[in-house]
Amino acid sequence: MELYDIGLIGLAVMGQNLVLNMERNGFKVAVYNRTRATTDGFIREKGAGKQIKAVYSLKDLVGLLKRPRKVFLMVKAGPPVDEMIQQLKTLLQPGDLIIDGGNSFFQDTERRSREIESEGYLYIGTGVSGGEEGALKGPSIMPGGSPEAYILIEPIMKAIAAKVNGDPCVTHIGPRGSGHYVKMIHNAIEYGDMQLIAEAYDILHRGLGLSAQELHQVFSQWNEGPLSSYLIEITSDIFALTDGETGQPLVDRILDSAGQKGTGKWASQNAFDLGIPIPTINAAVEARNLSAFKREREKASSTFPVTSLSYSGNRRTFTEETGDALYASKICSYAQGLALLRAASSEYQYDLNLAEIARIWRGGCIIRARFLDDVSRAYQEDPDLLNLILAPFFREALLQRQKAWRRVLKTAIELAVPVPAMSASLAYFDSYRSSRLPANLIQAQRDYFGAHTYRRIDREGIFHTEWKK
Ligand code: NBP
Repeated sequence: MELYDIGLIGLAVMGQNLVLNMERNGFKVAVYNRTRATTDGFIREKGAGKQIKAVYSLKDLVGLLKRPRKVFLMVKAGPPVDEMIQQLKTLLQPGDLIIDGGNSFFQDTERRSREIESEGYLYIGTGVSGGEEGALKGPSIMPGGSPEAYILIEPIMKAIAAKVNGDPCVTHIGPRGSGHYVKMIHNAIEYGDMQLIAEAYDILHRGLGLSAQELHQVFSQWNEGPLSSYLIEITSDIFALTDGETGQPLVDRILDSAGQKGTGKWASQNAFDLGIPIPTINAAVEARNLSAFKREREKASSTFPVTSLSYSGNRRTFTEETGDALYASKICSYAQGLALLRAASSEYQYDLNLAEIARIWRGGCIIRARFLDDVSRAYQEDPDLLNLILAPFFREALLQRQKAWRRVLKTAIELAVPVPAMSASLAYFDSYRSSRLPANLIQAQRDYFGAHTYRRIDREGIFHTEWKK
C-alpha cells in the first residue's frame, strides 16, 4: 500500500493551500475534512491531478501515513482542536506527531502539549502567518514543541516556508505554547502596524485632503524607503482601486467599522498579566473596538462638529514628515511587542531567540518588511538588548525623526484627527526615556488615602506619612 508523508485535517482556505504547497514541494499528502462535500470539491478542483489522497474517516487517514505519523490540524481554533485530538489519540501510537497549525490560544497549546506528551505522543503548536496566499506560496511558520517533535516536521516546514535570500522563514521557536505565543505577538504587532498606517492615511486624507490617487503615490514612494513592507504595499494598491458601481475609490465606499478575531485582545490581556506596557498595540485594539460604535459616533459627530479642518503649511513637507512619524511610531510599537516577548520568554521558560524570530518574520507573513532585517541585526549584535529603541540603529532613527514626529502629532491634534496609536508610541518613547516620572505623586496619593506606604529617593526603607496633619 502506498504510504503518505503527512495527513492534513481541515480543508478550509488555509488547509487547502497548505496541502497544495506541501504537494508542490514533493510531499505526498492525505487529506480529511469533517464535511465530505468540501473534500470532494477540493479533489475535483484545486487538488485535481495532484499527489493528494482524499479520505473520509480519521481511521483511513491514520492508516495511510508513514511512521512516525504526522497529522497536521488546520481546523477552527478552540473546541474543534480538542475534539480532533481526542479522536486521533484512539488511532495514533506513541511517538506519532500531532501538529496544530491554527490560531490557538497559547495557554490551550500549553495544556494540550503537556497532556499529549504525558501520554507518549509528540505535539507541535505552530503559528502560520501569511493568510491564504502565504499558505499557498510560502508562509512564515512559528512552531513550538519539543526538539524531537520539531525534527520530525522540520523538512516539510522548511520546504513550504517563505524564503528570504534562500533562507526559510521557519525556526524552532521553543517548547509547548511558545509557537502560538509568538504568533499572538506577531498578530498584535500587525494590529499596531495597521492602525498606525490607518492614522497616517487619516492625517493625509482628512487632515490634508489628499485624494486616493495622491495617497497611492505617497504610499508607493514610502514603499521604496525604510517603511517598505507588505502592508504599505497593499495599502498603496488599495488606494488605486476604483469601485465599479460608483466610479469612486473603493476604499471610500467601505464601512468604517473594523473586525477582529481576538489575537490582538489576547496579547493585550497577556501584557496586563505580565505587567508589560504595550500602549500602541492596546490603542490599536481599542481603535477597532471604538470603530464598531458607528451609530454613536455619527450622533456625536453632529453634537461636536469639527469647525476648522484645513492645513495651511507646506503639504509636501508635511507628507514626508507623516512618513517619519509613522516610522518612529512603528519602531516604538515593535519595541513594545518585543519587550513582551522578552518578558514572556522568562515567565514561561520559552528561551526565545528574538533575532531568529525577527528573521522568520522577514518573509511570508503579514508584517514582513525590510525593517525586520534591522530588528534582527539589532538582536544579533546584542541578544540581551533591553529595549529595541536602545539599539544604536533605532536610537539614530528616532533621534532623526523626533521633531517631525512631534510636529505631525501636534498638527493632527489641532485638526481633530484622532491619532491614538501614534500618540501612544510617542508617549511610550517619552515615558521610557524619562528618568523621573510623576509616579512619586501617585505613591503620595496612595499613601494618603490607603496607607500604602512609599520609598524615598534619598534613603532606604518603607515610609508612611499622616498627610492630614
Ligand atoms: P476556519 O477557521 O474557518 O475553520 C474551518 C475548518 O475547521 C473547516 O475545515 C471545518 O470543517 C473545520 N471544523 C470546524 Br469549523 N469545526 C470542526 C470540528 N468540530 N471538527 C473538525 N473540523 C472542524 O478555517 P481557516 O480560515 O482555513 O483557518 C484555519 C485555522 O488557521 C484557524 O485556526 C485560523 O484562525 C488559522 N489561520 C487562518 C488564517 C486566515 O487567513 N484565514 C491565517 C492564519 C491562521 P467543516 O468544513 O466540516 O466545517
